[in-house]
Order: sequence, then structure tokens, then C-alpha cells
Amino acid sequence: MRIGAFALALVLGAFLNAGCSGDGSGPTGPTLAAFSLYNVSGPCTDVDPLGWAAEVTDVDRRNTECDTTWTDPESILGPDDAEFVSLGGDSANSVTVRMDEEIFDGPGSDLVVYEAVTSEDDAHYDVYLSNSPDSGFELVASVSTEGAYCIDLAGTGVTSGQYVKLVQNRHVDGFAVENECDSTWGADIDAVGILNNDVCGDLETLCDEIGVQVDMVCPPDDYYRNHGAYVSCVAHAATEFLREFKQCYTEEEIEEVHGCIVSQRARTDIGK
Ligand SMILES: [Ca+2]
Ligand SMILES: [Ca+2]
Ligand SMILES: [Ca+2]
Repeated sequence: MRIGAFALALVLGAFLNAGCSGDGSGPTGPTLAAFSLYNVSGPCTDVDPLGWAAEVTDVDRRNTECDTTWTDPESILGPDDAEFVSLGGDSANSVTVRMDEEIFDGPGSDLVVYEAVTSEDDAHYDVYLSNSPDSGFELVASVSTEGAYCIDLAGTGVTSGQYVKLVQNRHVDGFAVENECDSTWGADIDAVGILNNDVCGDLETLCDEIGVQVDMVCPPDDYYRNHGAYVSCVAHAATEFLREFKQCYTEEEIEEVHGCIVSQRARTDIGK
């Protein structure tokens, strides 16, 4: 994922240097490919999932017969509720779930993993996605932080999937199989949520989501020759990013989102 995002940054960086910031003449017509959406994966708050994990389809954390709050894989099902399954402190321990709907790469983040904050430093896990319960899993994120983490499929090469596999990716010092029952070894997975169930996303949030993308192409803290140069960069980038959403929304709706993105930034002092 990181490599994908980095490659995208390189492509977009070329555009940035070529014509956007500091150049009053505005961008000189980058290709559509240059406006692939940036990956915005990262810790998140205040997200409102459309669906949840519906069934545990595979468990590989060995000592599963002990019955504690932290060893029952079904704790991962449904909305986040502070009941979680700890993956275990052995790298490669995993839990796989079927989501109640297919996850798609729409605007912004596409799924969220709720890791329970237990003030431990052993939350290191990989997230894989597939459209089949037992094959074809592709890495979409490597997470090394506690709490909720939003995952964007943009740039990962994966466009959709209904099965999510969570794998502890680091051995935890002191961990042994026999103590798997009595402590919260490894990442503590509370829930997995769907943020996009189609490629179009939610019209209500499109202004914010595409706005984030626009700010990456036209960084607010960059040098611009004048305010007009900045707004011109914003307007152009918004047009290009919104191009693919013409398959989702009417021309009027797209224009409204474009206006929202541009007017928010036109009100700033950037470039003045
Ligand atoms: Ca996405
Ligand atoms: Ca934790
Ligand atoms: Ca839970």
C-alpha cells in the first residue's frame, strides 16, 4: 500500500512541480491518470460505517478452546462494542471475516478496523481483502497503532472485496502459546466496518473527500504567485478529480460539489 501511495505521490509530484503552485498561468493539462485518488488511510474518528463483519470464516490463533472475553473471534462481529478478540502475540495469527456487503474503493476510506485501545504496544497487524473466503487475499494496509484505523483501497491495486483477513504481523516479546488465554496479546480487534459499498460514495461527503484530494495537489501551505493562482489550481484539480464521478451523479450535482470545494478555498487568504 505504501509503495502504491508513494508511486502516486511521484506522479502527482510531477504535476505539482510542473504547473500548479506559484504559477499564475495555472496547470497545463495533466493526463487523467495523474488524478488517480490519493490513498488517505490512517487513524480516524467519527466515521459511520454502512455495514459490519457478519461471520467469522477462518481462525488461526491456535489456542481457541479457552473461553475468555479476548479469545472469542465472534467478538469481532457487528458494531464496535468494546468486546474484542486479541489476535495473539505470534506473527501470522489471524482471523478472517465475511462482511455483510462487498466493500468497494469509493471516495476516501473504504473500511475501518476498530482496535481496542488497551494502552499496549503490540497492535501490529496486516489487513487483507478478497472476494473469496479462502484465497486471493491481497494486502491493503499494515497498521501499527491502537484505536480505529480507516483504510483506503486507492492505489492498493484492490478495488473490492467481501472477506477481510486480519493478521498479527509481529511477534510480541514474552508471548507463548500457553498464555494466549489469559491476556490481550497482539492487536485487539473489536469490529470491522464498511465505509464504501459502491464506487460512488455519499454525495453529502463528496465535497470533503475530494477536497482532501485537492489539498494534496494544491497544498494550502505552498507558495502561490497570488490568490487567483491558488484558486485556479483548486478549480482545475477539482474538475479532474470529479471527472470519474460523472458516472455516479448528475452534472448539476457534480457542479454543486465543485462549487463547494472551490468556494471553501476561495474564502481563504492563501496566495494573498
Ligand atoms: Ca477509497
Ligand atoms: Ca490494543
Ligand atoms: Ca466487538
